[in-house]
Amino acid sequence: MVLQRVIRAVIMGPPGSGKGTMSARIIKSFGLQHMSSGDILRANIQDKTELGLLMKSCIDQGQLVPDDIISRLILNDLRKIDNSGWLLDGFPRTVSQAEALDNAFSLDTVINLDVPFQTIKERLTSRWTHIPSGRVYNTDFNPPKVPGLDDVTGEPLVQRDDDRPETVTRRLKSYETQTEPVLEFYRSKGVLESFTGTETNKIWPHVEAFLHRKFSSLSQRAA
Ligand code: G5P
Ligand code: MG
Repeated sequence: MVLQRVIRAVIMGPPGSGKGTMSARIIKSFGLQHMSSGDILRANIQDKTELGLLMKSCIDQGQLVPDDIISRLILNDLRKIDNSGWLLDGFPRTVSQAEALDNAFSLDTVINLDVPFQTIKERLTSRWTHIPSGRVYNTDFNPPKVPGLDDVTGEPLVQRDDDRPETVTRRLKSYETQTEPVLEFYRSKGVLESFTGTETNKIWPHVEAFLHRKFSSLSQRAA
């Protein structure tokens, strides 16, 4: 789809709800740039940058990193994207982060993946990740072509340190207390669109149809 104006969107949902999986489909169909706060943090940990070394224990324990650090990082990166629209995944995650984003950019839509916690716990224990690209696999749902290796680069896949069962429980708790209020923030602004389900393949056609409608109405308004 050819867009007449820059589209700015956020994808939200609990840990493991399929934000990364869904984002890959959205950017392929709609040509947005994907920016995942978790992927950026994990790349910093892998590269042993100063930021990565500082944030590693926080992330491994399933806690959120400080608002001011992540907000500065993401907003700086967003300011470098000029001409293409973007899809933010994993940011904002607190009301303070949502306010920082709101002060810098106006959003066209916030897609919320409403997936039950029980479904999520089962998924995360069988997730395998290619850290440099953020591509995710699942031994049941979307296995790599060669076990243990990324389909595109052939590099090894790893299990994330924060996918241990006790850490997943802590991440879900932090989602309830710190991130659910962000849904209310966006609902009150009239930009929240929720999609409920247990399977990405069944949720995707609804997300795709919604975005087609959204993008064509925004393009018409801009024309
Ligand atoms: P992240 O990296 O943002 P989370 O916890 O928000 O991490 P996560 O774990 O990356 O989210 P996801 O992207 O929602 O999950 O889900 P996914 O990876 O696409 O899918 C999960 C698994 O399910 C995969 O194996 C996938 O293949 C499989 N799957 C998908 N759909 C289906 C399906 O239909 N069926 C089945 N069977 N399987 C399926 O953040 C990580 C940490 O970074 C810090 C925090 O410490 C955070 O905990 N952080 C921040 N801290 C503060 N503020 C921020 N803004 C921060 N952002 C990151
Ligand atoms: Mg993710």
